[in-house]
Parts: sequence; structure tokens; C-alpha cells
Amino acid sequence: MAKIRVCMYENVDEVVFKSSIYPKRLPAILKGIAIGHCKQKWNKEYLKKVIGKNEVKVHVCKTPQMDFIRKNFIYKTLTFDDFIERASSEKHHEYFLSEDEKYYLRSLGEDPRKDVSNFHQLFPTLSNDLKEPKLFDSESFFSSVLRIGSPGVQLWTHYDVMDNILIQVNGRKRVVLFSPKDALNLYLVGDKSEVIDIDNPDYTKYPLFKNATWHECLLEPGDVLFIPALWFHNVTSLDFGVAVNVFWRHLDPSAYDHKDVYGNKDPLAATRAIQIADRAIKTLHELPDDYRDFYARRIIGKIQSKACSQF
Ligand SMILES: O=C(O)CCC(=O)C(=O)O
Repeated sequence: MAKIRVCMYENVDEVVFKSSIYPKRLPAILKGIAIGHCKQKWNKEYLKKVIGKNEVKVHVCKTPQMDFIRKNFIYKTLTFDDFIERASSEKHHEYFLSEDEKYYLRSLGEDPRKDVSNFHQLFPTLSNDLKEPKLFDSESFFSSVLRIGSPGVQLWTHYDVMDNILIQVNGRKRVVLFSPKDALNLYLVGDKSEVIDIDNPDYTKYPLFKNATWHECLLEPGDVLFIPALWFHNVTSLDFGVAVNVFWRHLDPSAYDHKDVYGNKDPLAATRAIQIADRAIKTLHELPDDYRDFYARRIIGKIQSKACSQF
């Protein structure tokens, strides 16, 4: 399996980002960007004191590898201070599943079914501590998400349809990214990969995973990772960590599903194309097996030659 290190850039400003990094559509680590006082301030005690008894809904999992497809975790509501205490400890006096269970918070909108997460509105007492790097036009803003996890937590490989900067405030993370061109090597179910244990994959079940190229990086406190839309990412927290990520639109607003609150619903034209493909598959099943196979191959060839840039 080929491995590539994600490119690193120092002291990037908006002009450099927009002219030389953003157009490449490759992940990039931006070092030395001013993100405000959060890096010094957001330790466990400060977070507990400042947010206190506000309630948050969190993922709780027996094992570090969280698996959304097989849902190996539960959702629980905790007060923020209790959540921080648990997420920053390896063993727990009070627990839901096991004494070494793992916790993960992804902030949700005011009404999680209708609203996007906006970090500054949801956590006004933390808002002034974080200066979001200005790397895109404000009218393209989609959402900002607070993410806090236990040491060891590994988030399943997935893609988002928005451009994204992941601002790692404290704690370190390993991030493995895969290009959108590797989509067929990742055994997708919707926007998520079925291959959960990417370090020890079951090659008898997932032989094509060998062909995927890893783009790997280590995020340290203060680092900002640019994750272009459609790039798959798998994130492992090496320490108790706090991050905020900001999503923004790459395409015209009319391209997106207006009901999307997570930034992961496929663009409208892609959804329509997938529905048409589902109808084509159903129609092919009206044919005898050998005819179905023949016409399926012809349709695949047509899509490859007319809609894929390279195969
Ligand atoms: O940092 C994390 O915990 C996950 C980040 C992520 O999935 C994202 O920014 O889309």
C-alpha cells in the first residue's frame, strides 16, 4: 500500500491559501496560523468551569474504533463538565458500557434535525478564545463544529461534501486521508467506508483496500488541516483532544441539498445520478442473466469513458 505524507505549509495567509494551496484540491497542513488564546486556555479545568452543566449528546463506545455502519456505540446525554472529566480519563468510576469506554462529542445544531452546528453560537463563553483562520469568503460558510474525544478514539473513514479546515486546538491526532479517486477501493456504504480497522484490514474481505493510497499526517496542537470536499478521512486521537472544524461550500449553494445539516449529503445532481443508476440496475434485472451482464458492462464502459477523468 502506497503511503504519502500530507504537505506542510508555514505561516500561510488568505492570499497564499487561495492562490497556491486551495486550487490543488489536496489535503494540506497549515502550521503557525494564529488561532487565538484557545491553545493555552482550553485545558480540562477551564472547559469544565466555563461550560459547566450545559448538556451535550455524546457517542459512547466500548472500543476505541467507532463504527457507524455497524453502530457499535450508543448516544448518551451528559453535562459538559461530566463529559470532559470522563473523556479526559482512561478509567471511569461511573460508566454506561465498560470502565474504559471511550467518549466522542461532535457538536450538533440547536435543533439537530434542522440546524447546522455553529460553534460560536452554541458555545458563546468559548467563542472569543478561538480565532478562525480567514481562508475562504464568509458567504460560503456552512458550519463550525466542536469535537472532543477520549485518547485513542478512532473515527470511521468518511467523506464530507463541504471543504473543511480542522483546527486542532490541543491533543495530537493521526489523520489518514484517501483521495476521492480511491472511492472504489474503500468499500463504501453511503459516505462511509466499511473498512474500520485500516491498520489491520481483512484483505480476504476487502482485497481492493490494498490499492488505496494513504495520505497520512500527525496533527499537533495549533495545526490546521485543510480537507478538501470528497477526500476520505480517518481520524485517531492520540491524546484527549479538542478541535473545531469549519465547513464551507466549494460549489454554488444551489448545488447542495438544503436539508443537509452535517455537510455530508451528496450534491443534488449526484443524488439524482445515483437514483437513475438504481433505476438502471432494476431495469437490467428484467433481462436474462447473460444479457443483463452484457448490457451492464456496456453501461459501465460508457460511464468510464464519458464521466470519469481517468480509470
Ligand atoms: O477530528 C475529528 O475528531 C474528526 C474530524 C472530522 O471528521 C471532520 O473534520 O470532518
